[in-house]
Amino acid sequence: MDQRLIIVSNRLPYKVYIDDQGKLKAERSAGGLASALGPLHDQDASLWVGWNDHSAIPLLPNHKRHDAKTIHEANDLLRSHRCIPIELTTREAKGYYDGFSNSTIWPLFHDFPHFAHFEEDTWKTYVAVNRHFCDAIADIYQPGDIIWIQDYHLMLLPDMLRCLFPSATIGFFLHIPFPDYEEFRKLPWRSEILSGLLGADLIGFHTYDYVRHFLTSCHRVLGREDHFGSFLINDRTSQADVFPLGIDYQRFARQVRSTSAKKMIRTFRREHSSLKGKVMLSVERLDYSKGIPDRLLAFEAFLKAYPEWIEKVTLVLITVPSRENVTSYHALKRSIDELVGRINGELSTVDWQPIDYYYRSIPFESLCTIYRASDVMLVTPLRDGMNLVSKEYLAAHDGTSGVLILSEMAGSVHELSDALIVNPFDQHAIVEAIHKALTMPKDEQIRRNETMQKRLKRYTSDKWAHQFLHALSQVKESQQHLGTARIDAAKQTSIAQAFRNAHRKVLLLDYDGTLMPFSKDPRSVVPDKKLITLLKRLSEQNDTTVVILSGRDKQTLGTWLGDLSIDMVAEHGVWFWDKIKHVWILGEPMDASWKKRIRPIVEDYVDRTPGSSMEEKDYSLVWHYRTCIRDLADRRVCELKNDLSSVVDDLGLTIMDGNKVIEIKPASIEKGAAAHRWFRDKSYDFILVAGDDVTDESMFHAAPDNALTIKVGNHATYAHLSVENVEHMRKLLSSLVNDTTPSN
Ligand code: GDG
Repeated sequence: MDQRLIIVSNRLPYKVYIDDQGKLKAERSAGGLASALGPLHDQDASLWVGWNDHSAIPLLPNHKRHDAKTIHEANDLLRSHRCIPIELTTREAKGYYDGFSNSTIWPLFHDFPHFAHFEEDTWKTYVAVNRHFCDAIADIYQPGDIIWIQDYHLMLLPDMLRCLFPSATIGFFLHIPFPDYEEFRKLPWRSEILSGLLGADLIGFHTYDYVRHFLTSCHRVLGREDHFGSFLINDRTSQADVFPLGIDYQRFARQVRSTSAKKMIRTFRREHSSLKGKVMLSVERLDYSKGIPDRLLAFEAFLKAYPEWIEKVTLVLITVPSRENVTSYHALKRSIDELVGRINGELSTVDWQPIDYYYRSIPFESLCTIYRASDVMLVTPLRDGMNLVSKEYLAAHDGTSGVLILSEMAGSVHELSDALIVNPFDQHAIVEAIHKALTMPKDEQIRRNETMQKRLKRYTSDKWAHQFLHALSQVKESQQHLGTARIDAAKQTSIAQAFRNAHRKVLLLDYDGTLMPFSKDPRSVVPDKKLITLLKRLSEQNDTTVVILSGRDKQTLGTWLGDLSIDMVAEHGVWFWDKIKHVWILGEPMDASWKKRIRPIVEDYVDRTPGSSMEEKDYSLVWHYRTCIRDLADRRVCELKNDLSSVVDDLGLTIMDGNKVIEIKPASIEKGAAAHRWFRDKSYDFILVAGDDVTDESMFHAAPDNALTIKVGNHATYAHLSVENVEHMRKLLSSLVNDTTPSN
């Protein structure tokens, strides 16, 4: 990569420790993020900015805290690994990390609102620390750098950087879930968080659900509407998209194949399973989102429901210390300790105890050993952004048996559908899944794992990082085409000149809002005489094709414009007018059976929103709300989109937010695709494309580079040029036929 990459995350990817000789050393941390981005950071000139948490460096004997010299040395050491350490005071770390990040955002975003504290003080510290990060990046930033910010600790940073460097390339990835609007709206600083994120050019999430939640919140909180996940903000776009994080598959698969690992695996099994017994594993950071108590209770219920498994199965429970300064984690630790004690106390026999409990972090080699030596892995978080542990277990079982029981609340479930999927709140379901896992034939285990392993081998963490950066560069490239210039008198003359000089010309024109102004009653927007004359004169020019591309139904267009010698496209690209035979031709075979499901939903909105109406076209349904009270309409638009969002994907439909209309239509139908008939004809040396609303953006996007794309109105657009209104558009068209008289 030619450009310099600046990775930014809460922590740096190196752990500083003190070796046997008392010297400071740095080693790469284990864990998903460090291994996903490590190879990119290793490339020349890449930098990593993060908090250097001194409290994580072990203290020298007889020391209560690190002295300034040690801290200075640690920072130098990190800098030598191309890390930029950020210093935080104890108060800042408490407010920003323990406070706002882990006691407000983490619980709220994981559906634990009752654990979330909303405190002005910690919020202010969060803002201040994001500002420190911003300042540190500003010190090193060079034009052309790519900045990639990671996770929920730094959600304000994208916009802070955007204000300083308007044209910088900024990516953001959220590693935790984005909650649905009903949860998110509770956050007192919800607008600030969303605006902060929208400072990025590309915002990545693990799953489509999180993207959807984010888009809905942007609409409902900020009133911003997206176009296929992309927001137009001033003169740039901000795109939200899905990038499921993978793992370094071969690292796990290789590790368990080594001779030393095989020996360790045998020893582990000898120690942890009685004769013919099975080992079940549970390993993660100690966190309430991981559902550890519910899992223990389910295991207890299993042993009671299937007592034949007493002495035949052991649950190895490894919880890794995490966020020990946050109060809710203390209570959780206590309740897990008590539960393990009670279950072991009640069910243990002389030779066996059901749960082997460890509260510690373990080295990578041991983690792989334990993964491989376990017959069943229980991953039942109540909510988890992705969950890498579930993927790592499968990599450690490369080509072999082993059963994964996986919560449907983990992001990884979308990729690991051959696991035994459970609702983590349904104890009975977990009990039955454990039984099924323990009795599953080996060949079925291998078969199930194969499909999942195949995917994990391809979608590695490395691929994730490259895909994200590739998408970021694409967003940046598409922004280059966003600037629009108003067509003034000189430009109009040069366009007219180009038209006259060209050999073959095509004009692709939207109708409503481009050639005719809007009216309260869409049926009254009949073309006036001047427009008919203008279109007629244009179509009579030598070698000139005029095409009207409209969302309107074919009957209306045929009645209004059918006598002209022009091409027409109705319903955004469903029907094409044959101007010789005077018939409408279906562009491609289509199915309209979906209307049965959608019609009652739209009808319900018509009933509940006075002034609105439903229009039914051959292959789309439209909800019109131009004459409704604005506040009510805005609310209903959000509600309708929410209601539809869960069904449209399955039915292959898309929701189009037009000018005071919501249109539901097959996803494949859009004006951009329809316009290809003319765009692909390379003999046109003058191409003019004009439109006013969001449905026309796909035409601007698809138009060849030499096309003149013209937006009617002031909204942000992919078009290169713009005119103020319908009147100006008509003037421009008139100038092509030497008629500059006003059109109205
Ligand atoms: C957050 C999101 C999302 C754990 N204990 C030890 C150890 N680990 C390693 C695992 C794994 C990583 O830490 C944990 O990742 P998870 O994804 O399972 O969970 P979170 O820590 O909650 O991570 C999560 C993730 O970010 C990435 O986007 O998937 O949803 O919550 O790699 O192997 N590694 C070693 N010893 C341990 O004791 N060596």
